[in-house]
Amino acid sequence: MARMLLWLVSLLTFCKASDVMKFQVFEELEADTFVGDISESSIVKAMATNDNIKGELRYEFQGSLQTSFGIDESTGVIRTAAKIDRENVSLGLVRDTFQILVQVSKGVMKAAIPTEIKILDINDNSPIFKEDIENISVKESALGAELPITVAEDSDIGNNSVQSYEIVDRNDGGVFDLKVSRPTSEIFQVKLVVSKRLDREINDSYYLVIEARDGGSPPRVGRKGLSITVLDSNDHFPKFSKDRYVGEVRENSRVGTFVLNVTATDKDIGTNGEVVYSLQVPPRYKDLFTLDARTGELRTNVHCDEGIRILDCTAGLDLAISLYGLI
Ligand SMILES: [Ca+2]
Ligand SMILES: [Ca+2]
Ligand SMILES: [Ca+2]
Ligand SMILES: [Ca+2]
Repeated sequence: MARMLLWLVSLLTFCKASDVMKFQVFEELEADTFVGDISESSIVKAMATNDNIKGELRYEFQGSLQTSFGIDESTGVIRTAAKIDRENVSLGLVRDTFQILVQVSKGVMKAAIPTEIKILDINDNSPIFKEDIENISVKESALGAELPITVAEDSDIGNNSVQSYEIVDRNDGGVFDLKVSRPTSEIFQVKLVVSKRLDREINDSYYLVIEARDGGSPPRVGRKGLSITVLDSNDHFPKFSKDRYVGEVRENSRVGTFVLNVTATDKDIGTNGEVVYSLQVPPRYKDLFTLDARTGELRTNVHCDEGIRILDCTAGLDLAISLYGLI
């Protein structure tokens, strides 16, 4: 009896890290796929050849219920009990590895064999973008801007996860480029770069398709659209419809008599495209006329006792017209 106990103690002492049985099996294989053979353990071999203890070797999993694997209780062969999906987090995998204790018994002699089963990845997932279309806005003046793009996710690991990004369909004539950086092997940063000058007044939107590609063979890909809206910058001056406006007003006209209407347009939009009119006149003509800031209507501001003729009303600085001459 003492001898047997000594045996047991020795066996348990042997079960250190180096005695861990390590197996590996690819994910997604059919149930009943061979994983490993516990009888190959040096401890089990020692038990098997110990003639002091009679009995057959018996194997069983110890501890928590194991639904992914089964062990043959007489041979110690472990097989998959179901198709294993490495990416199924509900399996509770820790770093893709199952830690299992296999209890081996022979008569009264027992040993627990720590066993590790690693699930190897296959490329069974494609890169996925969360959105089919990502909306991006960029100012037309933003030449050289780098706009972050939401990257794709791929549940696989290593080379089976995303390895590259590129623009695969575009209507921009090469205005945009992708800048891809990889601070770590796991992290991608993708930026849309404005590499040519934008002009909202010519093209106010673009549509590109980008593709994320993994490193599998063959590779799997994921795509999404980038819908780019070009925002306005105030890069246009108001432009008068004529270089010169001529108007006449009769003498004795009452104050407020309509003389002429100036109009200017601005290709920008919003407040950038709003035109406000103002008069810049020589001091001696000051207060003779008023100009409506919004409508551009020029009217008399005094009672004219002799004919006033505006000879020249010329587009001046940004929001102004200038008056020259008075008869
Ligand atoms: Ca899988
Ligand atoms: Ca996989
Ligand atoms: Ca993949
Ligand atoms: Ca503009």
